Parts: sequence; C-alpha cells; structure tokens
Amino acid sequence: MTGNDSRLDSEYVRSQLRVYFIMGSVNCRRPAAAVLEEAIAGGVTIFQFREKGPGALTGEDKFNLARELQRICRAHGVLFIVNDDIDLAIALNADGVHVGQDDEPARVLREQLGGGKIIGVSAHTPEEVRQAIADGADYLGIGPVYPTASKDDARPVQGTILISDLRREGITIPIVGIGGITADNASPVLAAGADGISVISAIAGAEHPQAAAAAFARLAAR
Ligand code: 3NM
Repeated sequence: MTGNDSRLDSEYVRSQLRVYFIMGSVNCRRPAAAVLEEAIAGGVTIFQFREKGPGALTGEDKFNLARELQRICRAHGVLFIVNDDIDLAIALNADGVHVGQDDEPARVLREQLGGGKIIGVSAHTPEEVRQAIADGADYLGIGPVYPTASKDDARPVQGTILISDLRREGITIPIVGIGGITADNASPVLAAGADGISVISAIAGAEHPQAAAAAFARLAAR
C-alpha cells in the first residue's frame, strides 16, 4: 500500500467478512465485553461497534467502551469497525468505519481516515449499490434481508433478491447480508452470493453468544 488513499485488497476484505458481529451496549443482556469475548470464541471474524438507539452511551462512556472492545478484538486478531462515528474511528485508529446513506460518501471518508482502512456502506437499492461502488466502498451491507427489531428506521424487507441480482450482473464487491438473520435462515443469504452474514441480535441477544456465533461460523465455512 502506498499513499493515503490506498485501498485494502478486496479478497482480503472478503475473507474477513464471514461472521460479522455488530453490537453496542443496548443490544446485550450482559456486559458487552463478556458478550464480545464469547462471540469471538465462537468464531466471529469482524466486529462493528454500533452504539445507537435509546439508552446508548455517549461521550466518554462511549469512548471507553469502544476502546475496551477494540482491545478485545486486537487480542484475538479480529477487525474492529466503528459504525458512523468517524471521529471515534480516527481517535481509536480503528480498522475501518461502516456508514449509511445519510453519511459522508466513502471517497470523503477515505481521505479523512487515511490509507489501509476498511469502509463499509449500507445499501438497499441498485442505485445505492452503484453509487457506493463508484465512491470506493470496500464492502456493502445489503438489507434488511428479513424483518429486524434492531433498527428503528430499517427499510422494507427485501429478502435475498438484491444480493442475487447484483451477483447475476457480475458485481463482485464483497457483500454481507443484514437484517433478522439467524443460523436457521442464513443459508439462503450465502447461497444468493453474500460473502458473509451480519448479525446483531442473534448473537448479542443469545443466551450463549459463543454457541450462536459458532453456528454462523459453521454455515459460513461451507
Ligand atoms: N442495518 P439484527 S438491518 C444495523 O438493512 C442494521 O441496513 C440494516 O440487526 C440494514 O441482526 C440492521 O438484530 C439491524 O436483525 C440488524
């Protein structure tokens, strides 16, 4: 890699996305650090810190939790991505950011973050997909595949159709499916062409996060 706008290798990014765990303190039944430790033991390959929604931490508390979770990720060689908060990602030297359609485009984020960082973008329509690719996103989150209770402003459920359409068109950018995905309904998402599964509640809200993550890891390894 050279220069500030250098991109990570697409196949490297793809290989990291298989079991993509997303969590903030409001998603957990127990302390977030314990849930993350267990989820990583089960086989999570990448983690996104998403501190959002009613009761979410702010300010120093948010920063301290993010740093604690980043340390856990680093200790286990799991990538640490920050949702939306570019300043937090920079302050922590996170491995990347994940943004939605209301945030800065990937090309602006890459200038702010510097080289070698992963930029993920949520996309829900073919137009949003094309724009995100044109702006230089490293991977896309496509959803909601199934109904989800974890995002108040989720778009209409769309199943796996957009993922399979994109693959049929020959679009190769790394993709994760997101929204209401469980170990029982994940297979069609992978079969449609997703490189990985993005999950909040099926792991964070599980009684046994390790076993829940392991079930996803088994599916994604096939
Ligand atoms: N983004 P769960 S759906 C954070 O469609 C998020 O872009 C979505 O949580 C999108 O695994 C979603 O608990 C929530 O359904 C995913």
